[in-house]
Amino acid sequence: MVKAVAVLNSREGVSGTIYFTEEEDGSTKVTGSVSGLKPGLHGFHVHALGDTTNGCMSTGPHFNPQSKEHGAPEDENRHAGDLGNVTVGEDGTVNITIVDKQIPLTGPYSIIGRAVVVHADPDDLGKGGHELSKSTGNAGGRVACGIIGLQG
Ligand SMILES: [Cu+2]
Ligand SMILES: [Zn+2]
Repeated sequence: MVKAVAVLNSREGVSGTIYFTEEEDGSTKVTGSVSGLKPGLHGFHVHALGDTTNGCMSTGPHFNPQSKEHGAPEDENRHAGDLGNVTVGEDGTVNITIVDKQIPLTGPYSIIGRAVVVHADPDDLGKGGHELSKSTGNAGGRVACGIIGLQG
């Protein structure tokens, strides 16, 4: 079974670890926790590049190998990297459990070597009517990110 991990850090004191496990039906299970965030919804995505030379800014746009529009995880028209929002509690911590079929750890659309990004604001899931809704969900700044690497 293929496994991967991303360690998140940021100058703003956000930290966390996100685990990825390939399930038998081909979906990927995403688990882990992030702390140091403000309470509420935060956009949570896989971005195209595992490049943090300029912090989270250099991780590129949402991973989108099929040239679709930004959307919600359950939408047919969505970026592969669109994992929606995570909900942070009053203590600034979120425990994540997501199962998704568009972020494989093997094959031509593998997310290995790409990045997971947590945003400052809620992802409007493409429905906010903002000029950025169909590209980023208008989720604001990139507060933490980590490169998705293979785990033994
Ligand atoms: Cu993002
Ligand atoms: Zn997107």
